[in-house]
Amino acid sequence: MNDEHESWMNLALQLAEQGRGRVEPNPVVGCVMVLHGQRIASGWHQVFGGPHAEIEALRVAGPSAKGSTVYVTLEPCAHHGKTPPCVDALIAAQVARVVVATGDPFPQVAGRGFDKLRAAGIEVITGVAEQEARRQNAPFFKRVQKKQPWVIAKWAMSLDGKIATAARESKWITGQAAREHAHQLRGRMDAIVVGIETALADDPLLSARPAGPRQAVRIVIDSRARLPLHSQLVKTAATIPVLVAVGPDASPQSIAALQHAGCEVWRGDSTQRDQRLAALLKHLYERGMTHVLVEGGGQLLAACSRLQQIDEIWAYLAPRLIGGDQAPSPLGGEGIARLLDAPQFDFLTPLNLGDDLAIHAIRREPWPAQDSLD
Ligand code: AOF
Ligand code: ZN
Repeated sequence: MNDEHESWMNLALQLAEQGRGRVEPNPVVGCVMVLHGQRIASGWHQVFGGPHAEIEALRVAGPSAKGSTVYVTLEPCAHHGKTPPCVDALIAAQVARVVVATGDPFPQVAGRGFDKLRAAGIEVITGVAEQEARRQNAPFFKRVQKKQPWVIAKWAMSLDGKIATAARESKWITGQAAREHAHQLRGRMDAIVVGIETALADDPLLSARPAGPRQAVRIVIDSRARLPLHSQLVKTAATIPVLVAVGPDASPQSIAALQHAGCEVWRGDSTQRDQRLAALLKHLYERGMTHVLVEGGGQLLAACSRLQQIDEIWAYLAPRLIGGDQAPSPLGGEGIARLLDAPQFDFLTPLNLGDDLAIHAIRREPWPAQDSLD
């Protein structure tokens, strides 16, 4: 692989990341334009409904776009969406070459962007930093290809893998910097989900502090609608949305009381807990959500894992030991019996956050089938 291509594409990938939390359900996309070995312009898709990355870069480049090489992290679009096709703008600007990391599986684009550029006599190179680009937009790809949101599991634990002491004390295992990082994560999510036991034990607010670019819906998985009306979640439901996901046995009175207090109630009809959770995720997809953060507790995370729905993990690791057979770990339930059945993840680069570590992992490929992306 050409090192120069790779390094310009890495810059485009970094720029793209700035759109996270602002552009969804669109993909994050970055673009760098190079002429005679120098960067002449760059841009990224900044906000949903706004100009695409290529258009942002072309605007900066002006007439010097002619004859340049354009690095873009996703196949340029060929369709009229909220904005006109990027391929038309690239052709009009008479760029010489377009280097792309990965194809766009969006049905109206898929391959047509490449075809149109080539038909106009523009050289097209694909597959530069493809793995990184597919990883970066895996949440978008999952939405388009599987019609499901991307699920991120988050927890804080001791070095021996405990999320609380046997006496259920959990505030705080990690330090300030790790907690700030988790708040930044919350600020880019579409939904933040906890189980009712966690809601009862911790009385969490589940908001991003300070607020990020996106306001997540706070969701409690609460089969019997037990969320107390005096909980912090319910008390703040008028300002930050709360959705209570109940089951078929929840009492109409409890549901009505939560609704009266400003919560939205979503009712799953299945008598099986895991099936209700799967249906809820489907519902979140249908509401246009991309990133769903599951913060626990152990029963909920175990259910997500059983459904093979944990796509990414942020595990904050504190350098302390808790111990105890009764002290909980991130995933509860029965667990798996055979290692062969363990879902497999890849580590991304860990972060040092004060005294703690943030371990970042993503489900091992293939996420969506490779052939459907070509
Ligand atoms: C690009 N460059 O920067 C992005 C692309 O609704 P629209 O018009 O904004 O189009 C959204 C679709 O366009 C999205 O689903 C994806 O296929 C593509 N996104 N394409 O050439 C970009 N953000
Ligand atoms: Zn476009």
